[in-house]
Amino acid sequence: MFKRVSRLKRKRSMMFPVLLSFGSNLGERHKTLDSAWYALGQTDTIQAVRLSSLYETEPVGGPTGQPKYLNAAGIIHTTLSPEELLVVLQKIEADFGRVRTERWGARTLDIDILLYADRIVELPMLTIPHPEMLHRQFVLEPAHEIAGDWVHPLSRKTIAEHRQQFLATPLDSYSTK
Ligand code: A4P
Ligand code: MG
Repeated sequence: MFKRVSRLKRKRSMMFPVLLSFGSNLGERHKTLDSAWYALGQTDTIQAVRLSSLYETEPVGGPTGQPKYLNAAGIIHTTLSPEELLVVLQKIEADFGRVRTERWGARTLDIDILLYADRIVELPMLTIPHPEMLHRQFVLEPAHEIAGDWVHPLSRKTIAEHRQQFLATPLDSYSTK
């Protein structure tokens, strides 16, 4: 019995590496991203390991006329499960004034879980790896800066390989002829 308890405790305190994506296109974007990163590291269950540079990017999708985004990626270590982590991230988004109105609409802060160790999660409220991560330069560039060697658990390719592939893919051309 004693052994079992101590094994459970050890398991509970294991840290898992997680790759996050950050985006902001409303308000004081730079300050919001810096403060959110700091807030994450202040929790007992999360270690803020490395934040990428900030990248200014054109909005992809969503309503037209949105302001530009600042995007970044961050590596954290956490004892939280993916579902528990999502709750903490949504609380931080709310603390920074995010109000969910329309999908892909402008936002003060968006934090997505890109990768959680090498886990695959398919729940109604949570999909990991993030399904859009490989098709978005605003995600791949910052992720590549800090996690180029991280292997995507579905494709088995690294983020560096995916970025290379993304950059080498020509845009589809559309012709009426
Ligand atoms: N959810 C499912 N999987 C995840 C995950 N891996 N990480 C659920 C985080 N959340 C996840 O997200 C909607 C629901 O997705 C959540 O309730 C959660 O349970 P949301 O953040 O409320 O809404 P959203 O962000 O509008 O939708 P979504 O699909 O997350 O959009 P994205 O993918 O975040 O894209 N252009 C530029 N340049 N830069 C950007 O950062 N971002 C978006 C939003 C569009 N265009 C952009 C950018
Ligand atoms: Mg999101």
